[in-house]
Amino acid sequence: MKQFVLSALTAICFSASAEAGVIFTDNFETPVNNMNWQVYQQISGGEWTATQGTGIEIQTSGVVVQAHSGNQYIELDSDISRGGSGNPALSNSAMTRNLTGLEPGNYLLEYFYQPRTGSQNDNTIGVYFDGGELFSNLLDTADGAGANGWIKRSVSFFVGEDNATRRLSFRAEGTENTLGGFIDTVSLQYLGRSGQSIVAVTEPGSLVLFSFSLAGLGFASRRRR
Ligand SMILES: [Ca+2]
Ligand SMILES: [Ca+2]
Repeated sequence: MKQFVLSALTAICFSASAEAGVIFTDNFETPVNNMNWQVYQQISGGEWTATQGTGIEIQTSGVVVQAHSGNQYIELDSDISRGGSGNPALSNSAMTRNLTGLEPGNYLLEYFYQPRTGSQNDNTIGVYFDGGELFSNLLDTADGAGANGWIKRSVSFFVGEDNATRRLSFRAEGTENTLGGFIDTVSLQYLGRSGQSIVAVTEPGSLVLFSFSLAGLGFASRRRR
């Protein structure tokens, strides 16, 4: 039933605008990691760059968990060995992608998240849009301790100006112990100018309230600024 509602909402958004389309998808399958896990300063042909911490760790499916898609997934609380750089104590890493030429309208970011450990404040993945006053503090504090399997996260946002540039970042947060949240299968869709904005839709259903409260957090932080 939830899947049906999500599909129906998406269909409404797409039918409302002929301009809708996929900005990018990434399953994190390049570069191919043949050592079970490696840390990179750039991945996906340079689309993502490490902008904090020791680097972007790619793990092979089955080393810790099964990949959500393909044969690889990402961990951002990264070990410094096998390609890492910087201070080994600062293992919480960020990967950033530049988004240029964005049209005004509604966007939908989707990705899959899974916690590695059962500890609180250990698996957080923050999601940021820098350079835009609306979403400079968009933060997904998915902790997920105790959860099993991949959790679909969906966050929608609005870009108001023409030809906008944004920096999309995923960032590990919490305890720095080289063990953190996993991400895989990321996509960004443009829903069009007239598409009805989805405030937040996520699976499982218990996380919907969490997402709505996140939206509230964003408003609160903007008021403080
Ligand atoms: Ca993958
Ligand atoms: Ca951690």
